[in-house]
Amino acid sequence: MTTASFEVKAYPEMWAELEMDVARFDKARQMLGEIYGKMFLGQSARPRAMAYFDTMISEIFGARIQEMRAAKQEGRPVVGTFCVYVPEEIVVAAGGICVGLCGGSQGSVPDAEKILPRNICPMVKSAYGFKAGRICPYFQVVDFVYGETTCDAKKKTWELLDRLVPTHVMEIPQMKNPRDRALWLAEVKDFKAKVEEVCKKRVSVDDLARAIGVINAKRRALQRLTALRAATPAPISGKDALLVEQIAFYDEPVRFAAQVNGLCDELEERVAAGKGVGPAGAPRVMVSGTPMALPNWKVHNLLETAGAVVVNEESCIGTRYFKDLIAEDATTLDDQLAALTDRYMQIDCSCFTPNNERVDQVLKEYRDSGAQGILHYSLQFCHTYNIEEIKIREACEREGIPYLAIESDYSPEDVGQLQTRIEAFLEQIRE
Ligand code: BJ8
Repeated sequence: MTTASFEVKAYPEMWAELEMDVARFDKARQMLGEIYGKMFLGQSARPRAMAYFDTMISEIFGARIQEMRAAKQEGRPVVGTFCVYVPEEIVVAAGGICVGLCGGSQGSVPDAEKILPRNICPMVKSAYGFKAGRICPYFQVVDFVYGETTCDAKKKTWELLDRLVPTHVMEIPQMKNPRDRALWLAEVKDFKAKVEEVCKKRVSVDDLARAIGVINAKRRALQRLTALRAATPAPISGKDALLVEQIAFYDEPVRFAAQVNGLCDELEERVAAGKGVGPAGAPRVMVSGTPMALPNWKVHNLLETAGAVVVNEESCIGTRYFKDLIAEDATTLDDQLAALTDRYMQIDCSCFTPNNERVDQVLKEYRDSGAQGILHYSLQFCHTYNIEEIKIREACEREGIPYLAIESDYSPEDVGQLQTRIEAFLEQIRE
């Protein structure tokens, strides 16, 4: 596929069946194809195995939706989620499909702003706007969505989203004391009961063991990809790695893990041959902070266009999603759910207080990735990440790590200003 020939395929009949605003959505489809072609296919020295992920984008509104509709016909429900605290293993164990619905597009924000306040997180507005404007086939295909009480913008939006699509909410504790773990375990059990009710299937020990194995394998493949990016020169661009991490939230997990492992095989050969991407001596940058949902490639594109290579994403669309695995040796449902809860409690989102383990994790990933600077990325109006940024900055000052913090949304308005700040940051690394 070349930049000129790439397109996101159109499926207008299926979209009409899904009660979408087809005419409007088709324009968004064309724009996505153009942006993707320019940003991704023009990169030099791309790994061959990225062809699969290009196809996943080309078919993002088609083949994958068809697969989900076929699953629904077999009685396997599709569950939408917005946060890595919602345990997808339970959906998979019940035979369902889990899909991440976080919004990363400016295109759906005006739909949300007709109802929601303007001064809330763009990720929440984008997701809500996709449903309100009927311009996302994933939102149209889900049987129900499962939100959570991580941040105020999300938890209050779920009350309104419930008017448009059945929306259930998990209470996420805000601290990590024993009584918080007890609450979390109870929430996990409620989630399982809800999924079983909709799937009309009781999850057995074997079902859950198989699902834990499947999702652990997906997370292991992503861990392998992250480890390979530590090589100098980096064998894959940050944009491509971020794309793989984004696709992890909607692809079929077994197929996805096989493709990521295939990509890693190729990257291992590159590392052995000393072959990489980006200009020789490119500054290596780690990005840390709020998740970048599809198609939010703004910061990676700015960094890599300015000559850097991004080598790590400390984010939920990044290492926070896959750094921890679930122990696979439990033999009863109670023990499996306890192991699952323990794994999920390790996620170090800024919605927890205190959350000092994230500061340690950022420093660890900085060292492990061979990065030379950290760019902290916070979505506009995300108070928890914006405030926790202070501790990350202090840690970087202590350790002498070149550091830049930015706060941004999905609009192109701040691109010029960000470009200037990013170029100055890269100069600081080069000195
Ligand atoms: S575990 S990061 S996926 S909550 S960026 S919507 S917090 S105002 S996304 Fe998140 Fe789960 Fe935490 Fe990860 Fe609110 Fe902040 Fe927006 Fe956020």
